[in-house]
Amino acid sequence: MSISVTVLAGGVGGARLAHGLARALPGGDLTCVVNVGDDTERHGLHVSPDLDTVMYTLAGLDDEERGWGVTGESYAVLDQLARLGEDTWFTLGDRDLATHVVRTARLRQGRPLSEVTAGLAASLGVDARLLPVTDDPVRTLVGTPSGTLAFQEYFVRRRHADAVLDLRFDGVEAARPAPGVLDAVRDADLLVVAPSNPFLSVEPVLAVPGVREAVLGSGARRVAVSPIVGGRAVKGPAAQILESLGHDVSALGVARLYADLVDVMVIDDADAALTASITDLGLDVVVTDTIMVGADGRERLARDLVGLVAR
Ligand code: FO1
Repeated sequence: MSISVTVLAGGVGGARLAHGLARALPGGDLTCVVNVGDDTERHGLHVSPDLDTVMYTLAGLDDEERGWGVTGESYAVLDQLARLGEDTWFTLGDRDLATHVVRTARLRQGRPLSEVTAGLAASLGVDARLLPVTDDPVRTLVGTPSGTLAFQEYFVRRRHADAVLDLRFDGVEAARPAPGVLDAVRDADLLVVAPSNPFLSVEPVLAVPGVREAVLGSGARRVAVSPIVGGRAVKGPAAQILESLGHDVSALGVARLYADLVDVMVIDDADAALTASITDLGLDVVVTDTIMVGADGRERLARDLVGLVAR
């Protein structure tokens, strides 16, 4: 049976699950709708970290240990940029820089980000459809006790150490979903909210006008995978942000955020004791190993999700 799957994704968690799904669905139809709120300009180049993390992972080029960038990188350009007086706290490897050079050149020719992304992904041999949630500029701004920070300033330069008071997605009200996004959400058999940060990665996707409504009206089996396991984030600042915004730091806290949006919550074996509380929210619960170790771990979780369509 060929089924179509759409994933709403941010960085690492979304990328790994997308890779598992690509392996679990040979010849299947996989679309990744990806956050662009983390996009930034460095050294005059447009960088799309989440799109690139998904793209490199699907292409088998990802640096598995770091979770971002290209494996086996060199840093000759960055070293020279530092010598020329540029701020180099945002680490860009030589191969990764080639992506940003090409992306920026094509955007400057007036081509939309979705078209540019499709071209880059095809060149790297990615079969899945990779869509930025919007072609319009949306930038995540992080309110902290030290003031409002641009996303990468908060995340990389200050190592997500600041308490998060609020989040804004600058430009989102005027943003339109990129071509194909709404259809991919509405027409999928399976719609997966990846185990990405609910506030930093998933919310800026849902906040693009029309996307949340498309999820709510989708005919798909809608599934979210918790990025919180045993009260801790698998990666990144999701736990601190849940806490500082007043939510339960648990898979139950995540389930409450998604209760109106999805039909099924997938939680880790470590959180099996939360099953009844999540069921009380009106969600079906699947308990499985959600830690995606290696390509086989990614594929195993993906197969659990695909199996939900038949039920
Ligand atoms: N994350 C870091 O922690 N430090 C970096 O220097 C860094 C550079 C970087 C360059 C390109 C890219 O695509 C991603 C990069 N990331 C880096 C990851 C990125 O900041 C985050 O993964 C996402 O924006 C959050 O999902």
